[in-house]
Amino acid sequence: MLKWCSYCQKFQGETFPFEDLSVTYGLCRRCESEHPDIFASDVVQHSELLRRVYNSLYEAGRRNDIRLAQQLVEEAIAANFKPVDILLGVLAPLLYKIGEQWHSGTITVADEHEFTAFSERVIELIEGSMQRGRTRRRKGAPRYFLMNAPGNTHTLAVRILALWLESHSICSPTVVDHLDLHELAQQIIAVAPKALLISMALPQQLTGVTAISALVRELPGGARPKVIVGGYAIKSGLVRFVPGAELATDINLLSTS
Ligand code: B12
Ligand SMILES: [Zn+2]
Repeated sequence: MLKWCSYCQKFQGETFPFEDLSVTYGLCRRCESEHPDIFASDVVQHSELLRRVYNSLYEAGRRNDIRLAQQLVEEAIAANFKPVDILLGVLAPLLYKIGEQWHSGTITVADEHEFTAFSERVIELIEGSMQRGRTRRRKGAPRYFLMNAPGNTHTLAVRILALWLESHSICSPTVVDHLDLHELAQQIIAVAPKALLISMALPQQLTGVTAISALVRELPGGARPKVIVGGYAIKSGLVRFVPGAELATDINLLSTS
């Protein structure tokens, strides 16, 4: 589940069960001590805004109304939302909802594709607002290497993750599409990342990910990054083991690993 502070609009991160991307509202510790009465009218007003942004962005997506999306993003940022939190805490759960609707036949494949295209544009909007408030990369910040699992055409997740990493000044990740293994080894050696992050959406992508993990183990000692695999296949528990790699159900683990 996704936890939001409904007062300061800070996205609190993910919480168990990770495969359930519904949203839970509450107050963060700081707001709780500052606002002991959760039924006070200003507290209620703030949580209504968060719900409205979520519901309205869904409606905007279904109507492909990018102007409404832009308005909502601006309104949310003015109300203290961190731009990247809109992607993780609002857009990602909406995509999960769309996936469920597609799976159960409530919407068509064309509807799903349309919502995906809309999501790309929302990511661009957020990217734009992040560029305006861009801070310089922390000196000595670890560099991660971010890539999709071979054959994974779910590209929204890596775009969102790249922005999240950037917002945490963790690194300037190199987003790579499907390289051949020899080329990939050369790139890893050149970038010397602390970790190689792989996004895997489907269990069928396990063979490709295992091959990359094996490739990393063959690299010379000093050039051997940790391999961390995440994505829908991991979050949903469809894949529970990847030889030589760590699995991450929660991206917040990255800021400390
Ligand atoms: C949009 C979408 C598509 C689009 C993708 C377009 C694009 N440009 O990205 C298209 C139409 C191409 C597509 C295709 C397919 N899809 Co699809 N798709 C989705 C959908 C609706 C949203 C995906 C998404 O972007 N989610 C939002 C992101 C942000 O969430 P996320 O990927 O989980 O990533 C988050 C975390 O997991 C984490 N994370 C991700 N990667 C990593 C990596 C690391 C290291 C870490 C730490 C964290 C991390 O961070 C992210 C932010 O929180 C999902 C529904 C769902 N539940 O996800 C289905 C879904 C993933 N697709 C599914 C399927 C079946 C397919 C197809 C096989 C359909 C088909 N028959 O053609 C193909 C396969 C394509 C392929 N080879 O990869 C199924 C998978 C089910 C399963 N059991 O495996 C899902 C779950 C839909 C469903 N409910 O059935 N899909
Ligand atoms: Zn708060």
